[in-house]
Amino acid sequence: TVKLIIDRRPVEVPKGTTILDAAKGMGIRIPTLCYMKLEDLHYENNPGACRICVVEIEGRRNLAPSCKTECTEGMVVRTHSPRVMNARKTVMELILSNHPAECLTCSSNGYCELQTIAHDLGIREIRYKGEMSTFQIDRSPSIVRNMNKCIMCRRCETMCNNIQTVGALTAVNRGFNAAVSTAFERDIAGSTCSYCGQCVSVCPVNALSGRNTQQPVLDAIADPDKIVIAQTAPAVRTALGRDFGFEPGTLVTGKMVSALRQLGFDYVFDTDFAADLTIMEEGTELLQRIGKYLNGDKKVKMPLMTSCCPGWVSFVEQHFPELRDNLSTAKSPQQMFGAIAKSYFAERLGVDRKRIVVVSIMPCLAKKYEASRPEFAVEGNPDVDISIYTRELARLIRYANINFTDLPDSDFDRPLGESTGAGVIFGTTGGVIEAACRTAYELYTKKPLPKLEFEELRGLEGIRSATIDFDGTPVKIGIAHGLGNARKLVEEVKNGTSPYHAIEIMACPGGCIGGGGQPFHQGRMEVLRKRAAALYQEDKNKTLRKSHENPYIQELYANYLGEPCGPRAHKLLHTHYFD
Ligand code: HC1
Ligand code: SF4
Repeated sequence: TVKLIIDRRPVEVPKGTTILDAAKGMGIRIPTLCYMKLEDLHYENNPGACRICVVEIEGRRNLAPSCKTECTEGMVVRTHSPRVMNARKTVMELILSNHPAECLTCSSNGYCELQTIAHDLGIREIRYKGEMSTFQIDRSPSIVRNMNKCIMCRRCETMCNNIQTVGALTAVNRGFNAAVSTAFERDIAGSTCSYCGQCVSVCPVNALSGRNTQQPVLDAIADPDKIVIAQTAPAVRTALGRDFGFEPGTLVTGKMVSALRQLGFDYVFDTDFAADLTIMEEGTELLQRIGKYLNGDKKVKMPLMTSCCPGWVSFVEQHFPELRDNLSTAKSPQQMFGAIAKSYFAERLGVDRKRIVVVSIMPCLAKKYEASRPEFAVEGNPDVDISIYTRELARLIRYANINFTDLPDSDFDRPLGESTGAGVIFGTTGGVIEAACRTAYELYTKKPLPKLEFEELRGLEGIRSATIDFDGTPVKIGIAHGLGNARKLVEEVKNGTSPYHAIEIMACPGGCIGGGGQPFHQGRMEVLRKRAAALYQEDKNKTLRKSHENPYIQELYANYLGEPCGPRAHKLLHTHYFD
């Protein structure tokens, strides 16, 4: 260890600790823009580029970046001396000198780290005038890039290249035109981007943001001829409250439903219903594949890989097209919901599918892209018309002057609003496969599960595995979240060394709770832990916790779909993938 003094307080830290970390351990906040660390993900962006975190070290002529400087014995550090504060202000003014001053109209207004630091530093004028860059704004179905706002912190690049291993982003140009862009400065839609949205999650400014589709929602609600249906993804209810002052991980399911009604949706349904439906299809598919595999069928593709995460599906299509038949053919819950809403439910209402507008509220940016895929439309009419993300819903609630905090709880409409605990846990890493095991176990063994909670499948470790005993048949499960972790499991499948029967992958760290459309968690893993805990709590609170016990799912099969994986189910609820 080494002993030193920071802001007149003595401290002892392990050798190799940076001043930034030592100060953090003492509760001293040093602002950073480029530096970011997400411990559980082994993500660290530390280019030492922004110089906002400088500190003064007694006896040294130059100020030192605290993120890059290790503590040494006897060091005396000051984190906010007049010299430090002047330097920070100057650095900030230089960054602001070529940053568009559009705070009032910026969608990150109120959440921007640059804005917060400028405010904390009391910047009231920008003394320097830099040249503004003039990049075209790049709009894809999911992600919008405005490189004129890029401050070259490189967080997105580290996220995309090192953590997600997608490699879509790279630094381009020099001087005031320097920015993080795509290879050959292509549009993001023409790059290898999988739309996971994680770059958006770590962007401290608004250089990367989600595509905004709030207006079409308002237009649909205002159209008297349209029947507008909301479906809410499992993870949204654990995070939406954050934008209204609730603690991270507070479940706001009932308030969310009330808010959607006040916004004017005709029906408020739950994607969790469709998650139960996905389990019926995917669980059956898993059992069919395992059966064939155990019978020595060499053609069956094992392991089965989950397919509900569109960022992951796109990653397979782009980077591992030879493995696309390992993906479950079951559509994602978002898309199953849309397909059922515009067939079964439209028929129940006696209306044409074109009169129905399905709006999904998702924690995810890739869901916008998924909804726009042409195979999820009938004669050009999409199954899911508009997908908005959690932060967009929060904006709509504010736009409509709804007092979210004081809203009473209300319940989803029926039939497509009923769900079991299995549907709820989809939103966290490991939840989809746990839900599938609950149903597959009972269908396979014809016995009730001795214990509902599969603790061995839970947690935030990047790659996890477990063997589940299906009454004498061992079923081997692999789980990964984050595309870099996924890549490791997929490489094994490609090499023929994968030991698993089934693999669950979610593109975002944490699963959907950490989606690119959620309120920013700024790398605080405890926020993800609380969101996951909230979903497991909602599961516990439910009377029904296995998808096959959902009475409305049973009714849907009995009166409309027939058998799981049967012909009608196949037509409506399954898809195919591309290379
Ligand atoms: Fe997800 Fe899913 S869990 S993909 O993470 O399978 O987005 O929440 O809605 O479709 O149900 C997201 C979440 C979501 C789907 C479900
Ligand atoms: Fe990379 Fe994901 Fe961002 Fe695309 S959305 S650029 S894959 S981090």
